[in-house]
Amino acid sequence: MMTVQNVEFGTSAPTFRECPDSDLPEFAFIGRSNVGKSSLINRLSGRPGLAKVSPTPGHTKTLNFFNVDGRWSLVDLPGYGYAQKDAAARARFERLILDYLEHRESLAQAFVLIDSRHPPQAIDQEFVRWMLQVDVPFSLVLTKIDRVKPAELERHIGLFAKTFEELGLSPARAFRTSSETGVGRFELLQFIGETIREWEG
Ligand SMILES: Nc1nc2c(ncn2[C@@H]2O[C@H](COP(=O)(O)OP(=O)(O)OP(=O)(O)O)[C@@H](O)[C@H]2O)c(=O)[nH]1
Ligand SMILES: [Mg+2]
Repeated sequence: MMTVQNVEFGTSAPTFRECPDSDLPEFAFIGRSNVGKSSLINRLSGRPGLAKVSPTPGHTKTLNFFNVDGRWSLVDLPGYGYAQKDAAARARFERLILDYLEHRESLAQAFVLIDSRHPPQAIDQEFVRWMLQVDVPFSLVLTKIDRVKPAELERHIGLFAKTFEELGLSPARAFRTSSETGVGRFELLQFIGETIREWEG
């Protein structure tokens, strides 16, 4: 049983260069702006106010590192796909996200969050294709399942499975989560625990 005792905010890095040195395995949360990255980090850590959550997209603007029990780290990333007015700022966030995912040596696993309320979106497919191309280890996480009727959820999951199989992802396993109800927290933490044990070898 994987538990979380002590969680501490470490660093907020506005550029890849400013990421802290670390040997601990890192678990990063990435996905479209507003998909629920910060909320899921709060739910997993059991600390509601840890990462800043906002109903308006484009809220998280830096890489935020949280240390868990001196053994592993959670990293909250800015979202992609938010069409803000400032194109230069958007390009800067995208660079930051891609640099981190491609070059961070302590990245044990990225969680790619997908909003379960919608059928597959082109921007998520493009992003997953990029992850496969640069060979970043990742898992898919469906968010906000409390907001979808069961039949609708199954329909979307069928479509996701088809989409991701087309991208060569198999098995098309995805964690089903809700930061509102806590569904999926246990499974995600167990998986993190297993990944840490592999990492520690
Ligand atoms: N009902 C429901 N709402 C959620 C869930 N997760 C997140 N939200 C809401 O979705 C909105 C965005 O959540 P955030 O956690 O800030 O999303 P984010 O992906 O970190 O967004 P950015 O940092 O802007 O990219 C907030 O209003 C949350 O309360 C969920 O599981 N269920
Ligand atoms: Mg956020």
